[in-house]
Amino acid sequence: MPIITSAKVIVTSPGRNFVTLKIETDEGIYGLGDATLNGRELAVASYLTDHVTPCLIGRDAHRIEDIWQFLYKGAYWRRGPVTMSAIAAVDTALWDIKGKVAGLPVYQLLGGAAREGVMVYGHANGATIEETIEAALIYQSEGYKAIRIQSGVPGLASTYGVSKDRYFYEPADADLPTENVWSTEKYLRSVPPLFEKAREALGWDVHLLHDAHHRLTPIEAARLGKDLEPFRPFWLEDAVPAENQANFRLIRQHTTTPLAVGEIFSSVWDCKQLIEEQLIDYIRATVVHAGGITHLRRIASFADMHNVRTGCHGATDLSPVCMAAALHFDLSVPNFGVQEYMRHTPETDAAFPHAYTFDRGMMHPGDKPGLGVEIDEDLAAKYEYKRAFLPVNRLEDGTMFNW
Ligand code: CS2
Ligand code: MG
Repeated sequence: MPIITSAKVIVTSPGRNFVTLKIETDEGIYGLGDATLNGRELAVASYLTDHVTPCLIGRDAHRIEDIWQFLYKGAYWRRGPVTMSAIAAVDTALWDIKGKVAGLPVYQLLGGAAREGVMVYGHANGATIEETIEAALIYQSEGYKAIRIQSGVPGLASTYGVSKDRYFYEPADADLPTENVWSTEKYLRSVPPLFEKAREALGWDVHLLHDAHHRLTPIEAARLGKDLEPFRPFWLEDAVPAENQANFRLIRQHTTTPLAVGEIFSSVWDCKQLIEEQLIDYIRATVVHAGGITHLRRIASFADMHNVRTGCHGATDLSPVCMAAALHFDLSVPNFGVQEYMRHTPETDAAFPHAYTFDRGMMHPGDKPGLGVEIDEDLAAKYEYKRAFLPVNRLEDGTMFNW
């Protein structure tokens, strides 16, 4: 059995900050786990270095569940994004090791392929509806079967999901939080025309997704859901902040537009009511922020019992290590829905060589033993950590709001 001999945290910033855990064993086999929490990276790095990795040395790397339970129950202060991202990194690295020892890609250890490939969605965005449609047509020409559309809001200087760079969207944009200004009224007027024009230009054989990014009240989300029904969205994401899971009952009463939520969730407890009352259609929890492959499979199994499908978060602030792990999970889980795929920059891909592939809207993790992803430590060492915060949002009257 492979005994853990070392565990180190690698912080690197090839275009944006990433935190990676590397666990090494006495058999010379090592595993990688993503521990990146956008805007709070060093909190997780410290949690790992100061409170987790010392406890790993000498343990049997095959005992993934026991180590998971040790880190979860042993923390006393359970759950939360920092703790669960740290646990996720350990879990993911141990699955990587197990696959390498077995000589199998991780998806084979998870029950094998439940589908031929993983449908992904890309992010089309633009300052105007026209620019967004233009970007969406590019994604469609590349074979994407699902495209998220986000456009600028007339009257607002900025909005979520619209990047300066059309292809790469990186929201953590400054050394201290930048302040954005928001108007729900202006936003709600802008989305239905976006979808109408998108359907005119792209047709009906492509899934269209949209992210409201936690900015509506339940009745506003109900309004938007109803307005979008004629355009058949694949999902309306993060319509409402989900601390109060019961909020989604009101949305459900008014609209059949499918709902997705969960990219900021860190455990099954954050979505238990949403799932068991079927208040959502897709759960967005991820490998890196929801306790790793082990816990995400629990969430997916619970969701499967309630007709909820997976739709893992896959933004640029989740590293290629997480993307690789997510694809092994996506390929094997029975109630797969869709996988977000915001491409990483070439410098990030160079720092994290990987086996996963994209072909005409579908991805595959590859068949290398383990996760099939590496970190080029020499290259990674060249990219110094640079503090970067996510923006904050205020209403036009200055009231602090949700970003
Ligand atoms: C977004 C993310 O991809 C998404 O659905 O919600 O871009 C999110 O804003 C970032 O991951 C935050 O770090
Ligand atoms: Mg989102």
